[in-house]
Amino acid sequence: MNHRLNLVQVLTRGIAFGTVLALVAAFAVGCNKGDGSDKATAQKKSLHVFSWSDYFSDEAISQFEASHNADVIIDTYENNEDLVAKLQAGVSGYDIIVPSDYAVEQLITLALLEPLDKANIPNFSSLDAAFLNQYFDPNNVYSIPYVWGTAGIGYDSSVITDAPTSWAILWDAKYKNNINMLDDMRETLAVALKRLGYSVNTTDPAELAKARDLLIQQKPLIRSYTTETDDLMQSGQVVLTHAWSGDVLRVSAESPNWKYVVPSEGSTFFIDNIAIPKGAKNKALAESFINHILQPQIIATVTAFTQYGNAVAASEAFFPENLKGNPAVFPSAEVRARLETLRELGDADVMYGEAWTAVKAAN
Ligand code: N2P
Repeated sequence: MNHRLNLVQVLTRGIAFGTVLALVAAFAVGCNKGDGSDKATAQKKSLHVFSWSDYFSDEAISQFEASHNADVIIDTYENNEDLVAKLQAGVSGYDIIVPSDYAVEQLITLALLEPLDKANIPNFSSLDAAFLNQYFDPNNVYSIPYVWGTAGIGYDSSVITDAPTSWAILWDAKYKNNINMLDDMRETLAVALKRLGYSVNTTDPAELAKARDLLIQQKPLIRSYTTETDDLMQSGQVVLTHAWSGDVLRVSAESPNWKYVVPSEGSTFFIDNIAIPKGAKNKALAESFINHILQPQIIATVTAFTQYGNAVAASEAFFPENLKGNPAVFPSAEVRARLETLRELGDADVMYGEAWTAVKAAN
């Protein structure tokens, strides 16, 4: 801005006023091309997002497209391991990614994230301190907390009339071929670890081997391993699925027979974060997108659609009535006490990879 004013001052000394206006207009267009915010004259930009499915509301996206003269193109991945592997393999072209907690730490270690320019994200100040400075990115240099939720069991209450209380129901032969497990290494091993009474972050080879064997024992009952659970529930292809909270709650708005429960043995709690992958072509536009999404009334539409909590406390005022205090979306203290966050495990990750490969390869 100052730069522009100085230019005006210098120019007005010697040049006719009309010429000055033309020069200032041209300079303004040049400036706006840099941040993608000029509607009328700048070339339309594309923002490439790589995310979990159903993770942004239509309102959040279309309002950004309109205010920033941009197209938002969203591709999806099924789990953190896919995301990390693709970025490690050199897949480029994405401006925004949404890794979970432990995957943020992996991506930082692999030098695959861009540090964020907070000057472009003034709405950073509206983030709830409870979600900031987490173990995976202590000063939020690379990541912005976005939404959070839990893993548990989605069940068709027209078939399973008593709410399940234990993960054990996913091993009940009565439901053979009617069960889905998440195609997610850490989450699915976490189910078996919790059922055995272990930490979801164990690095004890004997505990992990028991968890692996429990999943291998379960395998003949399993219809599918996928994290795209919506269709399976909606179409009645399964009666039970290991699932993330919001995904079940979104389906149950249409199909109220689908219900969600966090088993008594405990489960996982995740924070998914917005980050910019190394080498992103539209970093400034990506930062504008982050800033846009952090507006309370915008991120409220994300929670209303996804049924996942978000990291902007002031957004609650904009929630629809049926969302406020809904215990399925916002778990009680009693449920929260049973939840563990997945941690990055360093060298032990190889052990998890081997256990998961053995489960996938088993008959
Ligand atoms: C949304 C999946 C939730 C992501 N479809 C869990 N990290």
